[in-house]
Amino acid sequence: MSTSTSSACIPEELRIRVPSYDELRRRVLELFVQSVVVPRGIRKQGRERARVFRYMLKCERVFQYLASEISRIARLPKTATLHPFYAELITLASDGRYDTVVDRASKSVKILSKLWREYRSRILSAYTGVEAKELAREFVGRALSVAKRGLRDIEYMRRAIRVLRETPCIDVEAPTMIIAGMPQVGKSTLVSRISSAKPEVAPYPFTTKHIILGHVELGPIKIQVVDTPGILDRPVEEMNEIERRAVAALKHLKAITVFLLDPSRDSYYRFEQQVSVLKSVAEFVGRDKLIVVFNKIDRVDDSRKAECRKIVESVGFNVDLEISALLGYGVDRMLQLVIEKIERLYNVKLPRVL
Ligand SMILES: Nc1nc2c(ncn2[C@@H]2O[C@H](COP(=O)(O)OP(=O)(O)OP(=O)(O)O)[C@@H](O)[C@H]2O)c(=O)[nH]1
Ligand SMILES: [Mg+2]
Repeated sequence: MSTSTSSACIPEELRIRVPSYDELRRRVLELFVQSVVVPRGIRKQGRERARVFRYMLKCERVFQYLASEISRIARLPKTATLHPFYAELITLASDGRYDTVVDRASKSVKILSKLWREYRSRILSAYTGVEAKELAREFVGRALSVAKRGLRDIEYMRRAIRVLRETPCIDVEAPTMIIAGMPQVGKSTLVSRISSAKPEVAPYPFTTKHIILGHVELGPIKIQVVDTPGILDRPVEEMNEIERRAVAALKHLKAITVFLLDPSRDSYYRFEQQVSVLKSVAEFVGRDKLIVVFNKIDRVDDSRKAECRKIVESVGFNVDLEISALLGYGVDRMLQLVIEKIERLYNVKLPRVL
């Protein structure tokens, strides 16, 4: 299996660099001390006038810089307009403050513009360079304080964008198959068997866990396969709140969860334990979005199979399929079932090959 980290695919409109307040402030102070060129016409009006004009130009540069940086933040899409998968992750990563930051930025731009109009005319009305300099400094101080207030929670937004940048390149529109099941049931074996290219390993936000992405191509149908080691392999009650919500983002995909059970007598986890994780995961992802599969049936005899089926049925589930991920047995039928279920649940028609 490849261990390369996938390139993240964050929505185009979120691919901006959001500066911190300290960066803005530093840049503003730099801009203020940089020299400006006073037009000849003004210079002809005398030295004092040229000085006054110089301070106006410096402030104008500061204003334009601040306004354009903050406008970029104000123009970011609100979560309601984003795909719910990203909206969920952004809200989670920003402690729910992302939208407020966007709104506040947009108010700040208005306040800044008003402040600049006021100071521009005050500076230009100054009689001396000294007076203009004082007004200019006052303007820069006030503009920075408007920016500071406006960007109060900017760090939350920076974090949210960083998280998205690190989010694996999941295609939020593609039909998706999530592979779940306790450790050692054969999830990775299955992903490798059905994926056309080498599955990619990528970090999943908020967890120390990784997510593994593969793609199945069945003629014109492309299915995204997601292996979730350490995420959907234990009772949901054992996840912390953040992990639970991060996994919840997966709910917004057009996804079916294939839950693998290992009925072998020497399975890594006892069969009963696996079934209890199945119950917990089913509740979490929704029972109708789940397919229950016995894996490793190449090494399970009929009586053991029957025994395990009974255990599954005793908690109100059915075994939908039996496969061997290692040998490929039953895998095509499983994919067929996944496709049918995706079509039914999400009301989509996937292309068929004859
Ligand atoms: N006999 C047999 N062995 C299998 C089958 N599928 C997987 N295995 C073996 O089971 C072991 C665990 O398989 P993995 O695919 O790594 O299991 P996993 O669910 O990804 O495990 P984690 O990543 O630890 O959660 C490996 O030794 C596989 O070769 C199968 O269908 N038949
Ligand atoms: Mg694995």
